[in-house]
Amino acid sequence: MTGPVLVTGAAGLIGTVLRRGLPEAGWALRSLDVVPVPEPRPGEEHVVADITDLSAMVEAARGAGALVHLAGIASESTWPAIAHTNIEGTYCALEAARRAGVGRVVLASSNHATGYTPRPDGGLLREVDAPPRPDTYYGVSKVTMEALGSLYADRYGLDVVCLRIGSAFPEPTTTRQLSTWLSPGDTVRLVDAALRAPSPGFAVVWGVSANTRTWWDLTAARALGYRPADDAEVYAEALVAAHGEPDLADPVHSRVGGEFTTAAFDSGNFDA
Ligand code: 15L
Repeated sequence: MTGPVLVTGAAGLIGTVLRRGLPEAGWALRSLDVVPVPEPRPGEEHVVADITDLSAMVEAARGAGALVHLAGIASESTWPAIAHTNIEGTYCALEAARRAGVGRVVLASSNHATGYTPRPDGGLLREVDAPPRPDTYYGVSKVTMEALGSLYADRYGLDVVCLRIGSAFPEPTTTRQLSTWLSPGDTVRLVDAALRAPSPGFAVVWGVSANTRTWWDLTAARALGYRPADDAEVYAEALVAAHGEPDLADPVHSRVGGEFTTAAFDSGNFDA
């Protein structure tokens, strides 16, 4: 692969993690956001553009070796906001990649694409056993992201890897996240694997750390080359002391999307 990796949403939470970690893994970066990225590193290219501006996105994608699409609203919002930023934005990212000849796209999907999927009675949940079952309009935008990725892989031959990210935060802060945490270090390892995997075609994989309590099967992610190194269990004692042992009958723990499946996450409770 020649050319830098174009990262959209580079000023966000995950973007900031990748801006530090991907160069350490050997990748040159072109960081794109709707606001200037703070403190560009030496050698880091930076672009200010709106992901829903297709011509700006095509310009930004020219000469890139791959595209990592993170930009978007990261939780529930109104339908117009989700439809514009997340759905139109993902179309523009993929279409820009196609027009600019970028052969590989890594998409930041989410567990909320399949949020209403129940926890299996036993064993681990594979992606193939968790088809689209969105828990929010945000989840619908991630289902659409995966569908657009599939289309661009089949119709135009792009390699498209969709990462169904769990909870990508500096550390877990709830007992659900003892299962769903994706550590900053593993975020870099997962994206690095998605960029390096030889000819992945179209792939959908969970994005979580090697958490003792995880119930999402990492076999497919490992097949891409992902080797998670972190485990949320080191935070378990403190979190369980503060919040109690998880009640596995509670939807927060019995469904993939956790609290996003509860009434509190009705779109009517959110402003754009
Ligand atoms: C997501 O997709 C969100 O972007 C993030 O804010 C968390 O809510 C995360 O999922 C999660 O499920 O913990």
